[in-house]
Amino acid sequence: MRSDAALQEMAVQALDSFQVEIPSWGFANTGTRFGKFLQAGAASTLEEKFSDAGQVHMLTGVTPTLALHVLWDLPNGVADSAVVHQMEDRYGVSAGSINPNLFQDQEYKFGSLCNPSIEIRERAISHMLDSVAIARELGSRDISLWLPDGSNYPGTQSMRRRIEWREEGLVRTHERLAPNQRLLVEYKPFEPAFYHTDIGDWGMASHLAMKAGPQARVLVDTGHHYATQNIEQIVAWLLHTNMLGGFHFNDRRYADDDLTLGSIDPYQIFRIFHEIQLSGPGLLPEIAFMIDQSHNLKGKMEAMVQTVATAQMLWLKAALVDREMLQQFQEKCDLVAAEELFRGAFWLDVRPLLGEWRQKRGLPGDPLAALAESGYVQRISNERGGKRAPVNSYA
Ligand code: LRH
Ligand code: MN
Repeated sequence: MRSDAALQEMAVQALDSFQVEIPSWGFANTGTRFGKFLQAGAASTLEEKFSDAGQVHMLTGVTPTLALHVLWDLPNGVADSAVVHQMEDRYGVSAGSINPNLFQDQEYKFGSLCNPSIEIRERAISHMLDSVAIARELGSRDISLWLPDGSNYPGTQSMRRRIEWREEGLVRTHERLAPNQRLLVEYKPFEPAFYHTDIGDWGMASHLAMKAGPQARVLVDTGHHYATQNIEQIVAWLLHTNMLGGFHFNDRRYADDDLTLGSIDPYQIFRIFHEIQLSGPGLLPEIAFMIDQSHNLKGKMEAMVQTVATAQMLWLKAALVDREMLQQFQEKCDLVAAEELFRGAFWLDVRPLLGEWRQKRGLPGDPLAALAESGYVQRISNERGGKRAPVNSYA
């Protein structure tokens, strides 16, 4: 049995190595196709999104970067970089991954990089190249691509030809990457397309990333899997093939529900974190941890702080698995002993260890309570409440 001191030390190492990127769109008014419930404190400007992200980082200490979606956050493209730099200085968080928007323009009805029209494919490629240029200007490492492309009815599109067009688009994007930049390819089995999706699973994303070039990797959005899929096994394969670039963490009960991490199946995230930690700390800088959620009902600030705290807790629990002992039980096929040891770490109450780690770093022991005490949510609701946020489909 490990001493408390050893547990303490493991906790510190694990928590010191954990950071997670938060999404600008997590602070904006979002909804479903059935409606959107507006929040007075929702962020609608880039400044408001950076202000909220700065608050989350101040409360948790582990969210130094903010993911940006090009058309939502930098409508003027590279020209908006100067404003972003000002926000970074003012609110103490940096621009993180750059996410192209290839899903809202009318001409992308039948696809963007995979559209049968070469004119539309060229438009999509120039948006990808703009995104690379923005990332370069902002010093962002990752261009994180999600393509909604697909079709709704059998026989209506050539899935083979669309593969070639997509390969070409990603190869031409990869050619423009700076040496320190990466292209992350996100897969999703369905929605908004409901017959075929061009980048539908990890195999397709892996192939495309390998074809694009050495600086391309796969992005795993936990909500982009069929309910019966074993996500941690996919993660094990992507680690084994050195194709894992990062994650979009969220939770779901049915489909891409974008619910808060650990709200439905916290054990799922624990199992994923375990596979990552098996690869040792050396790999961590190569794996981008990001949140991708839409807070349609929960208060947006509360949901984001709760999510970060939950992620820290699950990361710490996974770090407390005695991996040597587990390997011995696995090799002896001592199933119950292995499961009891593995699941036992998940059942540990690590909140005291986490609270201590935070206080030692001048952070509030309970960031959610500190958020409530700060009055920040009330203040932004008063400041922003009057301004009705734009009502469009997603964010
Ligand atoms: C698509 C997705 C993608 C983002 C969007 C906000 O479902 O996961 O990562 O662009 O959500
Ligand atoms: Mn995502």
